Amino acid sequence: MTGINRRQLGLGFGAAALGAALGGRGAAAQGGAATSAAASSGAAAADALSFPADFLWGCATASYQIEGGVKEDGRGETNWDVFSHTPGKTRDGGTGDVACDSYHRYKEDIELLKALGVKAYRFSVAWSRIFPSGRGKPNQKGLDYYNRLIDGLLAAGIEPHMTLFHWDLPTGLEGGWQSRDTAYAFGDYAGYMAGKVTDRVKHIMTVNELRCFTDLSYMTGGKAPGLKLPMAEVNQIRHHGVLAHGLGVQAIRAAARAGTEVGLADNPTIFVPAIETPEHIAATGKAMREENAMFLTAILEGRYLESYLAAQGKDAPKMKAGDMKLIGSPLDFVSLNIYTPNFVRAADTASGYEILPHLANSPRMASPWLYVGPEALYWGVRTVSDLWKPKKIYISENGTSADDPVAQDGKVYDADRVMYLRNYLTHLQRATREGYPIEGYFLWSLMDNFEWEDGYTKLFGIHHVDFKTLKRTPKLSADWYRELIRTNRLV
Ligand code: GBH
Repeated sequence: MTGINRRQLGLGFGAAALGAALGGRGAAAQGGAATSAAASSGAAAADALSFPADFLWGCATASYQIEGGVKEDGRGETNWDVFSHTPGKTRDGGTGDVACDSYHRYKEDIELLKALGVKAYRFSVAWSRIFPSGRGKPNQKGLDYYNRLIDGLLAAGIEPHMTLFHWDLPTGLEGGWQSRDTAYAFGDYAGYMAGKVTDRVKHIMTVNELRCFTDLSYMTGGKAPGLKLPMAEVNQIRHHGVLAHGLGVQAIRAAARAGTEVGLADNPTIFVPAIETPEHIAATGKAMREENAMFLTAILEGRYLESYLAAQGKDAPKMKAGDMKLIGSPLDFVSLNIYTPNFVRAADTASGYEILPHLANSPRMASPWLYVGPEALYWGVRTVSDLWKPKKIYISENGTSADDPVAQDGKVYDADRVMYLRNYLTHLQRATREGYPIEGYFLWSLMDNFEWEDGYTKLFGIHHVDFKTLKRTPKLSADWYRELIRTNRLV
């Protein structure tokens, strides 16, 4: 990929300071006239700060984190209902029983989206609203909820992007992801949903973040069901996860209307070259492929790397004939959830790379794991694109927690979140300028919500939610995002 594409050549560059911030090639030498003219007129002028004209701006949420209504209209119990009600598992005993009450307030949420001017909304379906025990007889009332949501979004001119599994697993599926049957149940559910919604929903993601509902749930145990199993079982669970995705893709394709695009939302570990030289950039690609061997690499290559199988030895997953072909089912897009970088350097080792540790004083946001590294957005897109050449890439999540105080006037002035987002999007914009196939961006999250094991102590919203009254209020970051969407350029 060469650095400068046609759009860049034709349209000139922005201010010197921006050029420096972007590390842009030669941008600093160019004048800032186009930039300031665009800024003063507020026009969506195409320049070095702009995003492509059809770039898809959105917000993201997930069912268990926002819906509440956990006993309503026949919804079945899930792993997260059980886990969050188990003393000591979530901070301050937080649960999703009420959350943002979006099950009842989805119309308000659509109004928030409309006011932002987003073109798309990524939400997830609670499997147990559709099949209360995971399989068997569908529950019409559960489906009705998503039909109301989808129709409301479309009426507001907002594209629904649907995730089928964002961790809330029906407890009726015995053994959870330890059981291969769960992957088949997921396939059936995915096919059922595709048959019901693809007259209106054109983008479906199978699963969200394989590593989280496998490793973090069954190996380290911070997430539901909170187990710490031996590696042989963990590898089998990982295999069931990618297999579920593959079965889901096949079932969706079989049941969906023409024009339906299928992908997944994964959170591969993202690598950033310590220095942008050819050797470190090559090491970054190697790290990306190797470190995600059990998830995204398996899905996009349809096989497990020898190095992964060899490293696991007798603990390697047991496969059946045809599994890898299913797992490698061709996709229409790949969506990436990107929050944090891992810096990598070329090394004289068998793998050819070394991952540099985060340091005690490496910058972080409010969540201890959320190391700041805006380059992660650019390098995430670039490495996935260079390695696997997917047709389209989306950022399905990016955002941050922040310790947001409510000011006296009732508003949250979250300058920290604006800082984080502005920097990350600057690097995403670089990926668009260089011509990578990045189609859109979903900010996590539309509003403060149930942050899993962190309960309500870490909040990612660009709308404040008062969890007593459930009132939503735009934060400063919502004003910022609205302006970015309106001008379609960095602000
Ligand atoms: C996403 O996960 C989720 O999709 C979303 O539901 C969530 O609300 C959002 O991000 C914000 O967290 O200390 O090793 O257990 C983000 C990726 C990866 C973040 C695992 C938390 C825990 C690190 N997550 N990580 S660890």
